[in-house]
Amino acid sequence: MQSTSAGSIGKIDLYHSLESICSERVRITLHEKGIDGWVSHVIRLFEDEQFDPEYMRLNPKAQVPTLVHNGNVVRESSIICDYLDRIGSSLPLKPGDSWKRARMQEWIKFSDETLYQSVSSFSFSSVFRDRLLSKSEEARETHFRKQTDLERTHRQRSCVFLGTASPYVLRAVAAWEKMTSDMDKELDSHGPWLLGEQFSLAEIALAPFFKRISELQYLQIFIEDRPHVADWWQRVQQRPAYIAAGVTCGPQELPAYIEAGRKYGPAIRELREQYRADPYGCGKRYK
Ligand SMILES: N[C@@H](CCC(=O)N[C@@H](CS)C(=O)NCC(=O)O)C(=O)O
Repeated sequence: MQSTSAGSIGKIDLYHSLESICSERVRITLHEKGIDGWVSHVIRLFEDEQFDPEYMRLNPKAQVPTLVHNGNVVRESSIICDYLDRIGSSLPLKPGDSWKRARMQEWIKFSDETLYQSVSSFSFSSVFRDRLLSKSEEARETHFRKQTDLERTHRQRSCVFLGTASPYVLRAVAAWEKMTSDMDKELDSHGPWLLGEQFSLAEIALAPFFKRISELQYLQIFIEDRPHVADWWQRVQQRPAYIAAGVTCGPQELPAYIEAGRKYGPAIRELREQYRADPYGCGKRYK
């Protein structure tokens, strides 16, 4: 692969977290584009470094990632990936065909909105739930008070206090069920990638979400009867850029994810069965 040193396109600073899904998307893109020489600034989310006033001047939402290119700040992981695709010189990650590009943007929008929320709901109703419930009430409330987004805080609270009975978890199950079903049909008709022959930003947007729910032991529930998605996921994980980007919740966290998956996985499987049997009835339960 042709390599672009950050030196030749100017200075790139990436503020990221090693175990954040949104940061992983950006690191995969940097590696796919062969951009090296970027400066890594690790923000430790569990140490609340995202709330440091200096960092919040770059990212007022107190979230990672943030990219600074020659002094210009770029936020939002999918916007950063698109930006890197434009400034990097090696193989494009966006199709030239207008319809395929629109389709790619649909996948990215879906993953930014629905998948992002669903994986957060899965995490906060399982592994983060156990972690937050083991804290004192005061420490827990401090965590929620620091959040910058009311909707997100509401979702997190619901998942922590209700666990898999939270309506957000049922929504997450519905999202994964519908997405993997649609994906399986599309990959069957025109694989090997979502847009056909070209690996694109659509794969990069989705991959870290797949990895996180596979670490939670939930992925199998949705893909065990979907061979085209299972093959696609194997192919994604074999990409050198995916491997180099270090996509994982981290070796120290992994045992807690596996344990939470064992504990909560049966409830997720049960919700999936209920949803498949009666998708509209499931929706009514929460009216
Ligand atoms: N839409 C944003 C979301 C960024 C985001 O939620 N980042 C998470 C990590 S994946 C974060 O910084 N969380 C910090 C916190 O929850 O306090 C993007 O795609 O960049």
